Amino acid sequence: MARVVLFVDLDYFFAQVEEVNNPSLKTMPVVVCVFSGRTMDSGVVSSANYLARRYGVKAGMSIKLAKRLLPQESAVLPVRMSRYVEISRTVMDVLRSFGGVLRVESIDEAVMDVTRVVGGDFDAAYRLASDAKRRVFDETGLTCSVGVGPNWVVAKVAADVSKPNGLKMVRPEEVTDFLHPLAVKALPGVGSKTEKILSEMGIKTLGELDALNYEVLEKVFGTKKALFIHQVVKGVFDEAIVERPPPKQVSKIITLKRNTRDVDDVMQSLANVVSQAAAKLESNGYAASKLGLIVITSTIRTLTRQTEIRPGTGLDETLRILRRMVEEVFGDDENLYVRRVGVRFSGLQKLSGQTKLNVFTES
Ligand code: DCP
Ligand code: CA
Ligand code: CA
Repeated sequence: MARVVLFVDLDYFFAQVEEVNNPSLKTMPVVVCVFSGRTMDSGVVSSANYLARRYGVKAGMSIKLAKRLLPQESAVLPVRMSRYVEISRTVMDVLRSFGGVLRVESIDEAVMDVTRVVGGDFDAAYRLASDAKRRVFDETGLTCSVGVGPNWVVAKVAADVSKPNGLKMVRPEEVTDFLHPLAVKALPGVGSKTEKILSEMGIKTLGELDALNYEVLEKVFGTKKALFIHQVVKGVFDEAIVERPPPKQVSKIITLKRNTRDVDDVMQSLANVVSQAAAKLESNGYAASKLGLIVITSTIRTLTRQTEIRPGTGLDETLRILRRMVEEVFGDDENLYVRRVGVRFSGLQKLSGQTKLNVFTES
């Protein structure tokens, strides 16, 4: 039976939740932000609606810069993580009810293998995808984009190109025609670094990547990634979808734009990674009892700090604790510059059934 996979990605997730909650926001730029404390504007943008994106605003950007780019009549809102987690769970439950194998990829993305449910029939899968979109909308008021394909990668790329509120199917015989004109960056796993290497080799599209000799691919990327790219662009990638085992810890690390020993700069980046890690933690139904700071210095030394926290400690308090750790790390070494910074949540405890802890709630 031919494998049929759906990829579901909620459109401008956090910002759209805020629009649904307050429909008067729909006509203006909306950005949802993690405020990292200290000054009123320090922190980063988590999610921006399409009106805000028109001004060049996007996730990861500092709140200060976003405010400079946006007109006066814009909504700059704080994240309400527990609300997004609750809605994410509702969406995943809706998707699960269609009976496929569901692999939750992040707070707003899931891969669903529906091969058995539709008996390998792509037309039936398209109808199922359309039903799923409607059910998600009926239950949450949110639009999502769905890709249908013979594997999760093609399905994800199809969902991406169909955004927002899209539905796109790519049949097995259409895969190479669909992928070849796209920029190499369309492929998951091809980030700016890989894009740059390829560009220097004169390769811009997936078609050009496909024309490359496998041996060259392997030399540049190593066996694992080369094989992945090779199979995907040839249309023969066929990875089975299995549900993910629960995580033992959740960590996230980021490289700073420049090496720094400015606490506020570091906190800016930490606000970004903490919100992403917290979202992952919560959407898996966990609270952490340990909080760790990871610092990689300009001389590539790795320093860590860890402390016990009360499970369910809020985002604001989490950032305050991390700030103290950062200050301590700087205090120990006046020549230390930070190159990368990250957070680790561990000592995870399952949040039991209906108990609603006030995890990462807005204050
Ligand atoms: N997120 C975040 N910080 C980031 C990136 C994302 O907190 N640097 C959060 C907010 C997003 C959610 O994760 O709403 C989902 O991330 P996506 O990358 O899917 O972004 P959006 O859903 O906002 O946009 P799109 O419509 O492009 O999917
Ligand atoms: Ca999304
Ligand atoms: Ca996403």
